Amino acid sequence: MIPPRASFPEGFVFGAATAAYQIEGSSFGGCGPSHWDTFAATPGNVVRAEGGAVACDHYHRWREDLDLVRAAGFDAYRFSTSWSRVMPDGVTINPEGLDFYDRLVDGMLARGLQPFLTLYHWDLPAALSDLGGWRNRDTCLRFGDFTETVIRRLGDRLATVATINEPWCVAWLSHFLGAHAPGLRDIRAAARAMHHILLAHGIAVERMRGLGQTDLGIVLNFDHAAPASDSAEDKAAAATQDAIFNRWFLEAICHRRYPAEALAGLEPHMPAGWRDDMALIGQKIDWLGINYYTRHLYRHAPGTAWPSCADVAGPLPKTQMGWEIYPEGLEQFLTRIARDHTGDLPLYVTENGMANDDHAGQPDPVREDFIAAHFNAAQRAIAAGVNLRGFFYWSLLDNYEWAEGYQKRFGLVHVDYETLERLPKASYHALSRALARN
Ligand code: IFM
Repeated sequence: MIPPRASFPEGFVFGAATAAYQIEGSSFGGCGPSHWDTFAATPGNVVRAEGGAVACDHYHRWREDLDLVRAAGFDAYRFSTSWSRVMPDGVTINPEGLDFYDRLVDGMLARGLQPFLTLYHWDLPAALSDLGGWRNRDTCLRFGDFTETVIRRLGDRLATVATINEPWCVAWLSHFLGAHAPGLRDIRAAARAMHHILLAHGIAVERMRGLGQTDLGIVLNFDHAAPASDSAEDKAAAATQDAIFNRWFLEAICHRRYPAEALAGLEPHMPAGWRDDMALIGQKIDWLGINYYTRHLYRHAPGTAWPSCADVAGPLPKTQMGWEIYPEGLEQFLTRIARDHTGDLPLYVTENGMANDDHAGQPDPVREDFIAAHFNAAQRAIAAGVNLRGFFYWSLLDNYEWAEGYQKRFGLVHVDYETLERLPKASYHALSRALARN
C-alpha cells in the first residue's frame, strides 16, 4: 500500500512531473524545430520514427491536465519550458510561446498548485544545434538569454526553478552513446557537452540571481552502478561508470571539481580553459533535484577503448523499459548525496516512476507497488536525517519517451494516442487516496 501523506513530514511536497517536448505538441503555437524533431525524422533513431509534433496535445488540453494534477491531490506540478517554443530560432522571442507558459502558470496557481519550472528538458532549437549545440560554448550564453526571457515573464509566480534536467542525458547519452539527439558517438563532443551543460547551468543561475529570483536548483539523474562480480576489474568498471554518471555533475556543482576516474578519459578532450569555469558552475544553489529509476551492473570490457565497461543484465524484476526495480538504490543515493555532498541542502526526488505495458481501463498494480516501495525508500532516508522536501512522480501522463517513442507508458493517466482521451489508471486513484488530507 502507498504510504499516506500523514506518514511524511509536515509540508512535504507531492507532485507530478512532465516535460514540454514529451507532451505539448511541437507543431503548435509557433514552436520552432528542435533537434529532437530532426533526430526523430532520421530513420533508425526513434522507434517507429515517432516525434513530438502532436505528443499528448497538452498545448491545447493543458486545462484538463492541470485538473487531473489537482484532482489527484498533488501540491505541485513540475513542467518545463520549451526553448524552441519561446525562441523558435534559439534567439528571437515568440510571444505566443511565452503567452502559453504564462497561462499555464496562472492555471497552476488557480488550482492551488506550486509551479516547479525546469528551464531546459532537452528540446534545443535546431538552429543552435546547427551551430554545434552543446559542443559550442556560445550555446551556454544563448541559454542565459533564454533563461532571462523566461524568468522576466514567469519568475514572480514560480515556486522553484531548475536550470537543466539530467545533464548526463544531455551530454553523455546524446554525444557519447548516441542514443538521444543529436545522436553523436564522439568522445570530444561528449567532453565538451559534459562541461558546457554545466557552464550553461552556472550562467543561468548567475543571470537569475541578478534578477532576484530565488529557490534555484538543478535536476541530476542517478543510476546505481554495481559491479557484475567481485573481480577487481569489474569493481573498477562500476567505479568508472559511477564517476561518469553519478559524480561528474554532482561534484562539479557541490565541490567545483570533476572526479579523477572520469577525467582520466575525458581530460584530453575538454575545452580549453575549463578549470576557469568551475567557480561559476559550483556557485551556491538552493536545492538539488534527484531523478532515480534503476541500477545497472557493469563488467570490465577488455580490448575496448575507455571507459572499457559493458552492461550485464541483472536478475531483478524489470519495468517495460527493461530497467531493474531497485528501490534500495533511492535510499542509498539520498543518504550518500546528503552525507558526502549536500549536507543540509534541501533535496527533492524530482522524478521516479515506471513504464508498464498498460491498457486502458485495466488495473496497474505493479505501478502501485513501485510507488509504495520508492515512497518507503524515501521515508527511510528521511528517518536517517536526509533533508528531503518532496517527491514528484514521473509522469502525470503517458507521453513521448524519446528514442522509445510512444510505446513506453510511464503515466498515472492513460493516453489514447488516436483520440488523445485521458483515462486515469488505478495507480492514479491509489495515489490520490494516499495523498488525501484527512
Ligand atoms: O521520460 C524521461 C524524462 O524525460 C527524463 N527522466 C527519465 C524519464 C524516463 O525515461
